Amino acid sequence: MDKILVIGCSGQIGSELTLELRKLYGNANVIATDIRPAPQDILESGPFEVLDVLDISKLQLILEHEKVTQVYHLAAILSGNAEKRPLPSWEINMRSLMNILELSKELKIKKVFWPSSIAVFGPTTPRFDTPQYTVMEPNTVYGISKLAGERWIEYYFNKYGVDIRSLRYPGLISYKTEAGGGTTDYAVEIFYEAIRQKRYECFLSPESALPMMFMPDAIKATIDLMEADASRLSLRSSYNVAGISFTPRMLAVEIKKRIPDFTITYKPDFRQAIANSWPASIDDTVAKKDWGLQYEYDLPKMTDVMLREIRNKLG
Ligand code: NAD
Ligand code: AKB
Repeated sequence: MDKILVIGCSGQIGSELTLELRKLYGNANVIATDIRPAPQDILESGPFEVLDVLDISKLQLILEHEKVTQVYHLAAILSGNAEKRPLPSWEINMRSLMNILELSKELKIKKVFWPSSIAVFGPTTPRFDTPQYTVMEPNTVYGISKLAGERWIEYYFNKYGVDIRSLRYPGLISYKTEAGGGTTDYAVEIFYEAIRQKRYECFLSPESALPMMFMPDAIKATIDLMEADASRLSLRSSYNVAGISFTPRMLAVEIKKRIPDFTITYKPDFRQAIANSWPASIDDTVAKKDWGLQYEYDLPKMTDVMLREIRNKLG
């Protein structure tokens, strides 16, 4: 029986992925950890421990004591926050990954998941239908850490056989937990403000197209990749994932169809430069071919669910 460790269970992805993994592997077999408290449903449904992933001794203790076979390493500082504190963010993003890689090698952990991001691309990358293999010159601390991470995970696979798998997530959209300080966060905030105040001031300009993905599709893609037979994986860096590409203006139009008096204004801040350096759309044919990446949600379907669920949440 697999025993799974989730690091960063209280974040936007972890708060949902942990519960999905518990459904699949059994509540007691998925140990949730984070440096901050976990959501109530995670605390109530299975084991939780406070863990700073930089504390390699405690990490090793948990891995050995719990006989962990799979690790999902989700702890990181995202693009917007990382630009505010470059060196501490580099330290967290890189040292955490190196801790996991070293321990996975030594303790022969069966499988590891570590997410990369569209932030690995930069201003010299082709912006539309960005290919799997292309120019990669990221100019953000976060993007540089993700690109370095991709190189390291491939290295640990080739050199030591560590079976670590990765997706280049686009911006993730969800209603359970707030987004964690990224450039794509506007696409989550806008739904809360549309319901609370019927207006939103967007920190990106109206035509800033970015690839995004609704959380259920991201969770499914993550689990599908982790369950895929290793022989099907033709690459060991990180898979492009396209999701749905749209601009703030397009999202606002979609919300306005459902909340007619909703208004949006635009006041770009430092995150505009980050968005400008990222792809507008992604080519994910390699992921589709290798392990059958699929999506269920387009922009209208996602908007319906986001508005319904956030209305329920806010009462
Ligand atoms: P998040 O910020 O919402 O959650 C990260 C979690 O990690 C937080 O709960 C935080 O408390 C925890 N954490 C931070 N430092 C820690 C430490 N030292 N030890 C233990 N835990 C620590 O982020 P997220 O959106 O859930 O992202 C998860 C992963 O997915 C990250 O690697 C991120 O780069 C990647 N990713 C996310 C998106 C997105 O749109 N959410 C897109 C691309 C890639
Ligand atoms: C961010 O905006 O930093 C994240 C990401 C795309 O990696 N959502």
